[in-house]
Amino acid sequence: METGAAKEGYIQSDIHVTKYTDCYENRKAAAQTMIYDGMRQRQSLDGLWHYGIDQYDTCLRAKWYEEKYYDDNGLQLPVDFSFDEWPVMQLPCCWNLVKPELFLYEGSMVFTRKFLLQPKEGERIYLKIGAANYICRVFINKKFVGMHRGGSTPAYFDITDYVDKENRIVITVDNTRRSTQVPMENTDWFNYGGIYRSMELFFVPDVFIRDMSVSLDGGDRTYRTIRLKLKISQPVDGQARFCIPELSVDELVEIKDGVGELSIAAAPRLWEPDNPVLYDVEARFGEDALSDRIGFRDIRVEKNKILLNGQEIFLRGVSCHEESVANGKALTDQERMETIKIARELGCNFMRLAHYPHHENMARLADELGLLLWEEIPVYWAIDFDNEATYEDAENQLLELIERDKNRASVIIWSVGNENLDTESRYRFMSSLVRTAKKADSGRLVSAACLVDHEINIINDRLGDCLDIIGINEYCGWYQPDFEKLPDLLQKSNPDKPVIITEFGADARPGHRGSITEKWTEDCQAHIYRQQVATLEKIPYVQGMTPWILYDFRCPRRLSMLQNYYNLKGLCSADKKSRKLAFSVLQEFYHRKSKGN
Ligand code: GCB
Repeated sequence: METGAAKEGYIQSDIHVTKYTDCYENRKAAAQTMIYDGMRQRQSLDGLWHYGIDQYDTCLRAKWYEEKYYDDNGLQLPVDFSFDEWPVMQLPCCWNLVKPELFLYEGSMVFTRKFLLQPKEGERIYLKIGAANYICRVFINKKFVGMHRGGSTPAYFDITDYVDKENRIVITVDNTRRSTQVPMENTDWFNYGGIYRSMELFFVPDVFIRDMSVSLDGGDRTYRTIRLKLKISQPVDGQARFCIPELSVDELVEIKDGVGELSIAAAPRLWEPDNPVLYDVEARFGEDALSDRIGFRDIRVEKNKILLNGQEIFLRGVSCHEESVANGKALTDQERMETIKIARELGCNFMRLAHYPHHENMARLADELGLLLWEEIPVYWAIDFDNEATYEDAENQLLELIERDKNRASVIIWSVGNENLDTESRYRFMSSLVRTAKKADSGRLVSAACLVDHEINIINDRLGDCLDIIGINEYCGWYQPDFEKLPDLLQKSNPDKPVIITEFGADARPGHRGSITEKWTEDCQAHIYRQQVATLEKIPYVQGMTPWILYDFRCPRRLSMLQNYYNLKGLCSADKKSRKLAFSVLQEFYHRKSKGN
């Protein structure tokens, strides 16, 4: 049997099914199914969930979620699951850190719980899964609701027609690494599994504001126009209302076929890292109301310069993974705050959130605290660039990220990938992603972290032609032991746009001291930082840097006894408690840069 259909009444028919996931490939949550949740009221589904480690995917094969305990004649059937007796896990979390046996588990896990609701007439209910790595499939009250692909962006499901007063929800999560996924199976970070960001329910009227974009129109450089776009959930006509009380903005917005756009005269104080002004905004349509806190700023490039609100800015950044020793990717807000605090202590006005979308609260905190952000999708290394489905997946992750964070003033750059070889198919794939990002969002810059052409030692990546800023990863002094290649590279290259050195660095085991030529010592790392900074600061087209990386992180590729499963290029130890010598080298440079010397 080829299909996913198990023969009715014969409980074991699933054992012959091979393409058992085919029937779960429809009803995909994607960028188009997202709703703007802004500061909407929400009901959390976080908490204790029962879980079963389902290595062979039997839940999907045998359709456990249908909970068939009896056959058509009322005779009891043997089943292989015990939803309500399984052990429990506090979600969201990365399952790898829940107990030692799960540390290296990659595969499928089934989660289930019950929940109560008071569904109201004329109300729609949406389920949001903040992030589940990598494929998740949702079942409510024995029915398949939908699936989502992509481990770092949110999934929204309209569950109105599936819920009742008492509900059983089953979610399967599969974090198997596959060559066709984004990222593919080989990455330089740990592949955590689980539902690691919150699950929430949203209750909206039947006709509601599905989307809201609010931004500053910087085109004429007067910064006196705010652009608004509203999308209603249905192709209705009517009038919406939009307010920014502090700016005395109170406008009626004509809605036609479910869409309304308006240019509003207003003179907001502009958002910038030293003065991160945010305004309360509100939109209303019919019975629905939406609010958020939004900052207004303009970002653009001119020749080799980056301009924030018309002023030249040097991006004093650092790259960062989303990880803590205790919680993996499921960081708490306090841990996120700590990360931002350390970056500020370093003197940063900018962070590169590598190599995938981090939690949306990172951008919210950056908005509040004043930090510029680079956000990235995991088009990392050797993606299957010839595969159409892989492209669709990457493009969808990009659009989901843009949809999610488009109203965050802190986010100034979308990155479409990292360190991909300059081949024909990669060029087609990634230049198309650049076009998609620009079409979806004209108010930000598009970049990617590119490789140096090592044969001729020059910045030569064809993708650079369509980017606003060229990101360059170079490891002179480390992977490229001859440091002198760096001045040579920078002198020979002549880009007509700004360059950010998106990576440089060296590993150092915390506390390990020695000479500057002794690899793995803090002294050697600090020396490489000194050389890098002294070289880069002389190059006018280098308009920013995000050295690799703020803190050490888990990495299954790092097996030397010294590394002990960690990438040690952090400026801080993995527990974020100690700062290595290189921290103060960069701090001193950024301090000087911020004073304009
Ligand atoms: C890189 C990658 C980054 C790695 C880093 C390293 O070029 O972009 O993901 O972790 O090098 O440490 O090798």
